[in-house]
Amino acid sequence: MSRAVKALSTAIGVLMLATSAWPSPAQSPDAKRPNIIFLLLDDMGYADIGAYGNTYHRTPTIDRLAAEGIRFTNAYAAAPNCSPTRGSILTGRWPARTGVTQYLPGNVLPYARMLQPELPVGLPLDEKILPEPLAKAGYSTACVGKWHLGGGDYLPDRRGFGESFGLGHLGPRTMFAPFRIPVPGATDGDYLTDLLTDAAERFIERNRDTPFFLYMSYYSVHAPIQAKPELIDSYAGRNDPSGRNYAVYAAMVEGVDRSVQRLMAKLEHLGLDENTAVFFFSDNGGVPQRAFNGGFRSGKGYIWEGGIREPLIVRWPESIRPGSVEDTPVTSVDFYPTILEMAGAADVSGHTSDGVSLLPLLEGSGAIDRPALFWHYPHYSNAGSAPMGAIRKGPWKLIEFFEDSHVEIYNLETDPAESSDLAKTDPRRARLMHEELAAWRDSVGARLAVPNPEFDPARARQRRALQYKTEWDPTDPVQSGR
Ligand SMILES: [Ca+2]
Repeated sequence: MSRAVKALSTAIGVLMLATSAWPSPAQSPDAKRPNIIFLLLDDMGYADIGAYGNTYHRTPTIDRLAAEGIRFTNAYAAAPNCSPTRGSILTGRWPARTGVTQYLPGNVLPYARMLQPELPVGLPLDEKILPEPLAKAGYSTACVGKWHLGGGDYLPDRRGFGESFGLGHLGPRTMFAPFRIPVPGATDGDYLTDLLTDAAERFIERNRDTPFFLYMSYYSVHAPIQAKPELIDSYAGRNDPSGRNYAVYAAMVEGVDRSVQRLMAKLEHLGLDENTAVFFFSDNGGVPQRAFNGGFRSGKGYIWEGGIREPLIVRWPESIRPGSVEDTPVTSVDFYPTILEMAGAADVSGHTSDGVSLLPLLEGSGAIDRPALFWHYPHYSNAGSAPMGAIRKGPWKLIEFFEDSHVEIYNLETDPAESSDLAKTDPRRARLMHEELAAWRDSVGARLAVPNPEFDPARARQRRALQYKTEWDPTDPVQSGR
C-alpha cells in the first residue's frame, strides 16, 4: 500500500470512528494496542551492524529499523552472558535478585581462588515473566528460538508463553538440520535462523487480528559459527577494516538481517507494521575474536564495556520519531516495565520490577529517573574472567574485582575504552561508588563468591562435572537441550 493510500485509509478510519455511534470491535481501544516483537540476538557485538558503524557486515534491514526508529548508544545487558540477561529481560529484575547470575548450568571449579554461589537449575518458578501479564491483558504470546533458562518445568510454554518453538533449554550443535532435537517441518540442510523465522511468520499470521507479543530469540550469532554458503561467498573480496575478513561470521549476521527483512515484510503485508513495536537487542557483548565491539574493552564474559554494551533499536512508527538517537544509559531490566506500559497491561500482583519504563525516551517526551545501573557477576566465565561487580553512575563506572577486592573507576565519557583507572586520583569518588554498589548488593540479596580454602593456582581452571539437582534430569534430551 502506498503512503498516500495509507494516509487516506487512516483518514477514512478516523472519520468512521468520529461518526459511528456503535463502534465495531475493530475500532475499540483494544484494537490500537501495539503488537510487540522482541528480536533478541545471541552474542552480537555492539558494532556488528551498520547502524552502529560496521562497514563489513551487510545489515540493511536492521539499519532501516534504526533509521525509522530510535537507536540507543548506552544500552546495557544486565550480565555479560546468556542466561542472566535473558532472565532480566523476562522478569524485569536484576540477575542478583533472581539468582540466575551465570549461564546455566554454570561450571564448578573446585580449586579456583573463589567458590562461586550455587545456581538454580532454571529461572526460579516463583519468578513472574512477561507473557503472564500480557496474556492477562489479551495478548497472544510466543517464544521462538533460544531459551536457556532451564528445561522441564522451566521451559517457556510452562512459564506462561502461549506457544513456543525452539530447541529446548540449550543451544544447537549445528545451524543446519538435522538438529539434536527434531524441529517440526525441518528437512535436512535447512538453516536454523530461517526455520525460526518461518515459525514466527506463522505465529504473526495466526494472530494478525489480536495484539501479540513475539519473543524472537535467534541462536545467531553464537557458536557454532555457520552460515549459508551463498552468503559466505558473497563476502569474497569485501573489505573488512579490522583485517579479519571472517566471512562466515559476517554471513551469519546477514542471515539474521534477511530474516528480519522477512518479518518486516510480513508485518507490512498484513498492515501491521505501523502499530508494531519492534525491539532489537543482544544478550551480551560479542566474542572479540570475531565480533565488532565498537572499540569497547574486552567482550563476552566480562563486565568491561565490550561484554555488556549492546545495540538497542526500537521501531514503532505510531510513537517514535524516525532517526532518534538516545544516549541515556538503560539496561535489560527496563524492557519488562516498558513493554507493559506500551501494552497498557497491568503487572501481575506480587511482582516488582527493578526496571524503569523507557517510554518517555522512546516517545521523546521526557527523561527517566534512575540513580545508577548495577552488575553482579560472582563467577568465572569461559572467556577467562574472574568474579566481578560494577556500578555505573552518570559517566562514571566502578568495577570491583572480588578475588582481591580492589576497585577501578573510569570516566566513560572521556575514556570509553576503560584504559585509564582513576581510583587512585579520585579516591573519594571510588569509595562512595563502592559503598553504593555494596549497599545495592545487600538490598537485592546478592549471593557472593567466597574465598576457597582449597585454592590451588596450578589447578584453578580445572573443572569438575556438575552435580545436577533432582528436579532437572540431564539424561532427558528435552530438558538438557541435547
Ligand atoms: Ca549470549
